[in-house]
This record gives sequence, C-alpha cells and structure tokens, in this order.
Amino acid sequence: MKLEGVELRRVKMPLRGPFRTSFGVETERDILFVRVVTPDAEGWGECVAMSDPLYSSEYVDGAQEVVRRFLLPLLFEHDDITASRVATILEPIQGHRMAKAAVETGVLDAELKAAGRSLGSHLGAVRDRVECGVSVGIANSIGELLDQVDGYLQAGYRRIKLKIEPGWDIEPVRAVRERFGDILLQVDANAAYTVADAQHLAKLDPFDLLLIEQPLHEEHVREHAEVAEIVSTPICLDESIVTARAAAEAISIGACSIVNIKPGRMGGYLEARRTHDVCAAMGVPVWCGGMLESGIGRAANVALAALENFKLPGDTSASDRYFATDVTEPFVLDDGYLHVPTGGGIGIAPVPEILEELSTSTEWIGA
Ligand code: OSB
Ligand code: MG
Repeated sequence: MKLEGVELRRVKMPLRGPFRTSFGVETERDILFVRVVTPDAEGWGECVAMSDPLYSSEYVDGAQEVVRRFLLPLLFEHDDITASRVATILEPIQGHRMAKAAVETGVLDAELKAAGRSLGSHLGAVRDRVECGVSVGIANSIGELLDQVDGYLQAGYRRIKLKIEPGWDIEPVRAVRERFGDILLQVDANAAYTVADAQHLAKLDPFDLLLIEQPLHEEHVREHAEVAEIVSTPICLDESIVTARAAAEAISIGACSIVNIKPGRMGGYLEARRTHDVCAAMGVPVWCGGMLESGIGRAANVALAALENFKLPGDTSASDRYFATDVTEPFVLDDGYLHVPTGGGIGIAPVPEILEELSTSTEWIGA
C-alpha cells in the first residue's frame, strides 16, 4: 500500500465530569488523531497519550512531535507499507509506544478499509458484542460516589471499577459493596502504593473484588509478586505491561494473574493481540482497558475486546460516559454491551462537521 501522506489533527473534547485518579484530574481530552491517506482508503488512529506525562511518560504534544519528526520519516522511506511491517520499521525509535500505536492503527484501518475487512475479524474476534464496565474516579465524598455508581448501574454497566489511592480505598469499597451487593467490582490504584502497603491492601480481601489493578510503580514488577503473596485478591497489571514479553515475564514470576490490555500502551493492536495470545497460553484472562478515548479509539478497542481470552468486562464505556458529543456516531450501551463494528477497518470515521467543530489544529505531512 502506498502512503500519500498523513494528517495530524488535534481535537479538544470536554469531559462530562472531572475524572480524578491518584495521578491527577482530567477535565477534558486533548486528542491527537492520525489520518493516513492512501490512494484506496484513508485510515484513522487515535493517540491515547494524555496532556501531561502522569499516567505514563508519553504526553500528547510529545507524541505529535515524535510522529512528525521520527516516525513518519521512517515510514515514508518505504513506498509499499503494510500494517504488519510498521512496528519493525519503527523499531529503531525507542519507546513512544502510544505514538507508534496511533500510526500503526491509522495504517491498519486504511488497509482493512481498502480490503473491506473489519478489524474484529482481522484480529480474530469471536463475539459480536462485548460486556462493558465503567471506571469511576475518586469522588469528593462517599455519598457522591454511591450516586455515581448507582447511575452507572442503572445505565446497565456490568462491572464497576473504583479508582483508589491511600486515604480513599477501604471505606469507598466497603460502602459500594454494602449498598449494591453482589455486583462485579474491582479497583485501580494507578501505582499509588508501595510494597510496604501490602498488609493494608489485604484489607480489601473481604470485599470479593475481581482484582486490584497496578498497586505499585510500573517498574516494580517483582514487588507486585510480593504483594500477590500477601493479598488474596488477584493482582492485575496495567502500566507495567508494555509488550507481550513483559506480560509473559510478569505472569511467570507471579506478579499478576490478570492483565489489562491497552493497545496504546503496548505500541498497537498487533502487539495487543500477541499479548492476548501469550496470556491465553499461560492461562491468564485479560480485559480491555481504556484511556478516555473518543469513538475512534473506542471502535478499535471494542473489536479487540471481542477476542476469546477477554474474559472480563472492559473499560469500554459508552460515548455518553465521557462526552456530550463524540467525534463519531455515538457508542450506545445495549443491555450493558457495545456492539462490535462490522464495517471495514475500525468500522467508523469522524463525523466531518463535528470533527471540524472540535479541532484546534491540523498539520499535513506529505510522503
Ligand atoms: O488506569 O485505566 C487507567 C484513564 C486514563 C488513564 C488511565 C486509566 C484510565 C481509566 C479510564 O481508568 C478508563 C476509560 O474509561 O477509558
Ligand atoms: Mg489502570
């Protein structure tokens, strides 16, 4: 496939409410879209890097710089590109997986749209709809949290994830468990604890959580194994899992027994699928994480989440959990599920007028 060029477009999308985690508060998303133009089709990739390097070392301005200055020049050296070769071509550039994922996804979407083949069938989806959970930020009070969780359960979400940090952990979990009974419930610490907190985290054990996500720093994988010895709730890794190999290593030392798969964090959907496969082979279930994506990123995540070993509901929430207006046709919850798009590629594209309205800049880089 020949590349004519790539448009880098930034959009600002206000969140419907502030989303608070142990690493900060998000009130809007500033998203980089990569539009890959070929003679036969154009493809879209959404870069999941946030505005500030708080969740990971990547951030959206840096990602755009890396795409423009390092990734596209490497790609444009080749006049015949396939998505399966992108990661190898970009290999000389270290790290910057979210930037690479956006580029690879744009190429993959263009390729599959040209072929009229859906991302789901390309990746090996075995379902036509996926079970959806929702990630609930740190609230100002237990009462406010209970109201939010109640609203999401009313909307049909099939699993609740609570963000936790020291000082906001045992009591909110207890309150949600007491009020809502037997729901699927899990927590995400975004690396807010240390190994010295293991006994404290064990106080979550009586609440029958599905998992505790990323309690410790992303580089402290071995220490997660120590936590897993002390805490009986399964440990799940998010930030630490940057490749399929990292997943295999973490699992083999007992650092986690469940894996959160986020394609942006691991350089794209192809590495995400390999991670899924490795985890399946090791008997470890996975679920699809989220990065407050627009409909572009969500469409691809929903396709991925339709693979066999995605055994738990994902952070693949409906458009209206995040935005008053999504940049695509909105994803709407149907009995707690989202339908896997069936059109070519990611099966969706931005609505031109909405995209224009939300855009803050565009940049064309010809091949
Ligand atoms: O740790 O899973 C996380 C959002 C931004 C960055 C990191 C995380 C999250 C979420 C929200 O938990 C998931 C979503 O609904 O997209
Ligand atoms: Mg997480």
